[in-house]
Amino acid sequence: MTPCRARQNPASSLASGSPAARRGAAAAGVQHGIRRQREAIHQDVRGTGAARQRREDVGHPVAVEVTGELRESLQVLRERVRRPRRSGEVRRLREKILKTLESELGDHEKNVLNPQRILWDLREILEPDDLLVSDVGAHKLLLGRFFRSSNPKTVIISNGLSAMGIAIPGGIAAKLNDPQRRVVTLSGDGGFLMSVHELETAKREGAATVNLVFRDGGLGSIRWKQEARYNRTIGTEFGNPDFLDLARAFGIPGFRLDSPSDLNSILAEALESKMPCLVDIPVDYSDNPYSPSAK
Ligand SMILES: Cc1ncc(C[n+]2csc(CCOP(=O)(O)OP(=O)(O)O)c2C)c(N)n1
Repeated sequence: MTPCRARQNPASSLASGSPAARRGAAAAGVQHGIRRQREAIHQDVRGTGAARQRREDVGHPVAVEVTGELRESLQVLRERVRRPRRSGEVRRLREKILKTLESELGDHEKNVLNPQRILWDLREILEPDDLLVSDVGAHKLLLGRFFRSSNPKTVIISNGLSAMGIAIPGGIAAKLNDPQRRVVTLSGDGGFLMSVHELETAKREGAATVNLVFRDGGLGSIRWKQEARYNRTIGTEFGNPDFLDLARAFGIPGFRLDSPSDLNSILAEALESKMPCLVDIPVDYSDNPYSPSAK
C-alpha cells in the first residue's frame, strides 16, 4: 500500500508553519468549492506534481497534493478537514442557481418532450432516497444540471471513463444490493441498446428497476459536439426498434410517453411495478444549454 503523503504548493497563499497536509485539509474545509478561484487539495494514487504545475494545466489552483491509496488518504483527510458550514452564503447561492436553472426549462411539445423539464419534474416524483443511475450522453449532462439531488448517494453518474451502457447493469447491481430501495435508470437510446440484453438479467434476477430511455434517434451528445465544432452533424443518426415490442420480447412491462401530461401517471405506475420495466420517452435535445451560443 502506498503511504499517504502530502506536498504543499510553495506558491500557495495557504502556506503557514503547520504540517502541509493539515494546512491544505483545513483550507479545503473553508473553501468547499464555492468559488472556482479557490485552491483545492489534489488527490492521486501516484504523485502527479499537480502542486507544482501551473494552474491552467490542472484546471484549478492546487494548495496541496495528497499522494497515496484513496482509502487511507480519505481517512486522514476526514480527521483533518473541518466540516463546511451550510452558511447563508451557500443557501443563497443554491437558491440563485435553482432560479436560473428553472428559467432555462423549455416546454414540452405535443409529441416530443423537453428533457430538462422531465428531469426537473422527476425530482418531484421520486422520493429523496430513491436511487437514480445515469448512463452517458446528453441526458447525463442534463441530469447533472437539472436533477436536484438533495441526499448523498442518491445519484450514480459514470464520469471520467464515462462508459456508455452502465445504467441498466448498474441499476441491477444497486437493486440486488438493496432490494427495498427504488432504483431508476436513465439512458439515451444509444447506450440503452448497448446493454439492452441486461434486461434479461434483470428479469431473471428479479431486479425490479425502472429503466427510462430518452429516445432521440441518435447519439445526442455527439451531435451537440459536432454542431458546436463543425456546424453540422454526420454519422450520429440511427433507427430504433419499437421499444414497447422490445419490452414485450423480454417479457417485461413497457410504457411509452405519448403525451407530456402522462409523465406522472406513467412513472407512478412504473415505480409500482414488481418487475423490471422500460419507459420509452421521446425527447428533443435541440435546446442545448452547453452550446457555445447558449446564454
Ligand atoms: C462505450 C462508449 N462508447 C462511446 C462513448 C462516447 N460517447 C459518449 S456520449 C455518446 C453518445 C450517447 O448517445 P445516447 O446513448 O443515445 O445518449 P444521448 O446523448 O442521446 O442522451 C458517445 C458515443 C462512450 N462514452 N462510451
